[in-house]
Amino acid sequence: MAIARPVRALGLAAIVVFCFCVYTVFRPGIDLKSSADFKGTIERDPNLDLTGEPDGVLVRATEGYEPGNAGTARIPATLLALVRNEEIDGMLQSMHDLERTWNNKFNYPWTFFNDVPFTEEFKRKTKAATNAECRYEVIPNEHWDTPSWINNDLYEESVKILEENGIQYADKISYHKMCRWNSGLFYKHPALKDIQFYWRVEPKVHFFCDVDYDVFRYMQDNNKTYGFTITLYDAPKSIPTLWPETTKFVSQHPEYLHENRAEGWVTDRTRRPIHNEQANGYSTCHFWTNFEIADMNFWRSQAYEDYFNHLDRAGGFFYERWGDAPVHSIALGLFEDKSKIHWFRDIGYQHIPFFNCPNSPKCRGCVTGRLTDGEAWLNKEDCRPNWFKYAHMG
Ligand SMILES: Nc1nc2c(ncn2[C@@H]2O[C@H](COP(=O)(O)OP(=O)(O)OP(=O)(O)O)[C@@H](O)[C@H]2O)c(=O)[nH]1
Ligand SMILES: [Mg+2]
Repeated sequence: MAIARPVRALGLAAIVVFCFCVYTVFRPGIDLKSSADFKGTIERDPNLDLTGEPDGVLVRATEGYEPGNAGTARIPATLLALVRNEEIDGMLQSMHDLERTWNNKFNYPWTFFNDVPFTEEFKRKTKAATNAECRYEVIPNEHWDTPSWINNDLYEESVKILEENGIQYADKISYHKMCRWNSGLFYKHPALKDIQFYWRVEPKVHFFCDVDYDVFRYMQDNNKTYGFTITLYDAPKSIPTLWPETTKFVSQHPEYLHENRAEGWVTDRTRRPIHNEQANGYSTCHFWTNFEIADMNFWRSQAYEDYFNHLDRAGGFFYERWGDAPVHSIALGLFEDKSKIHWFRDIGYQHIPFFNCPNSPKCRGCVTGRLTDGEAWLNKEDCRPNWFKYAHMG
């Protein structure tokens, strides 16, 4: 007996829907069990959704982006790298990726910072990697040296404790100086006096996706302060008194709290309760600052200036290992309007061992939706679900 065509079509549709449901339920996922220090689930990565360009005003590289003075469409912004001479190969790798995917269209200048002068070799090779202007700046001693109020004996004792707690780089004084400089000093360098926006680039990072609009204009025209790609949990034992110092500061300056702040993201204790406990009230969620596209006017504001000075005097950049990532993130989470913080989901990025890899035909060289190519447990370090929850996005 022949089956009517509509019935066959219906049957076929039912089979397709059934197969889709089976796939959705049983597709290979990241198997992370709930445990004392992880109460979350690994949600479906939003990078699996097809990603296009952000909404809002976008400026294309039609004209006015030639290198040098002819580039009248550029706004006061720079690519910014703190880097050592011996990291030249890693820096060139990062430059090649960013020039290929973005800056060859816009020719924003590169500004390189170092605590010692750059070598001729560094200058020659980096200049050859871009058509844009390159600037080479030495950091003044008063921005780099350990401040006078840090007690060396106490620092050395503190390093021992940090090392007992497994805190990486605790014994490297240059690492502490780097974190302090990135937290509250880089934007005070005279070479950045007339610059408002920067894109921070580290050696040995990767960029995977073509970006066809001026990201600095995106920030300016859409009223954004800060852009990130990845947000993670921090090692709580590197920052035990950062949150207590922050609450002290806030109680002295409640006027700096923004009424539309992402405080829940900063103080969440549901997903990683032990992190919150060991960090004395801070979720440890932070924007991963090796990538940041930001408006320096936020760091130059009175609120941030006072906050940084308070933290600097408290000594935790040396007696603990406060990173610029938690310091920037707490400040943004408390003193900025969360709607001014933008997830650049369309910028494919990697700093070992984490990725931001969108689902887009503009991307090549990374695996869509894969956060890490390291051990599976690293997926617990992903704090994006909390950002989406508290910033009401995603
Ligand atoms: N000039 C200079 N640059 C530094 C110094 N310490 C760190 N940097 C730079 O600061 C950035 C961050 O340092 P990293 O050592 O990569 O720190 P990290 O990203 O936390 O550590 P990794 O996960 O090992 O990459 C990099 O761009 C380094 O090149 C320093 O003493 N002098
Ligand atoms: Mg690094």
